[in-house]
Amino acid sequence: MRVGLGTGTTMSYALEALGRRVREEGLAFAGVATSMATERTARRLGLPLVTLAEAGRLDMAIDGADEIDSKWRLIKGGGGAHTREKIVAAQADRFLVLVDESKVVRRLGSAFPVPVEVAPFAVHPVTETLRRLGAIPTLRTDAERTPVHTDQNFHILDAFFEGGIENPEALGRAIKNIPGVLEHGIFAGYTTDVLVGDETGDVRTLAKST
Ligand code: DER
Repeated sequence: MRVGLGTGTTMSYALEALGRRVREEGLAFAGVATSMATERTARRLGLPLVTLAEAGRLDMAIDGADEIDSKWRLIKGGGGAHTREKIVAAQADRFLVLVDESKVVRRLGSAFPVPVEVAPFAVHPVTETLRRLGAIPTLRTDAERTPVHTDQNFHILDAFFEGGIENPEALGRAIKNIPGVLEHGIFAGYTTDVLVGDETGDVRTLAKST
């Protein structure tokens, strides 16, 4: 299989598990990393990697999420990799989302902001436009208060919507339309499979409402 490999702490467990199966069972697949961090981890674990161009269409992509609602819509990008993650998810026949119970929400955006990857030159106007869309935007910074740089060398605005997001699809379209925005962290229409794990190691699926 050709498999997209997501980014984040949840995915690091999945990568470890895949690495174990490659070593112990000779599991064979070609992985496409969604970030430089995942690429480094995959190489350390001996996971076989190919580029997106080499892979073409993917059989499956696996990734974590910051929030998921009952319609399987997601907020992603807490790890800042949502642009590549969305590109990879869009190339995959199946998109498997791995979460724990804390990520399952009634309304997207209730607790987590929407990460918006933005060209450094456009930070000011995009901030203003996000405000007009009802957001409270914050430029993401590191421990030294320096704006973080993504793998694309862009910045991230975390757009918080008080009370959550009423229409994630419409909001996603509106944000995507702002000049200077590369990609946002609302994923609607990609998820095909969800596994919810808890601290005891039990795993359940999540019913999808229409
Ligand atoms: O940044 C991302 O898109 C991550 O996949 C995020 O959504 C989940 O990260 P976590 O597993 O570290 O909570």
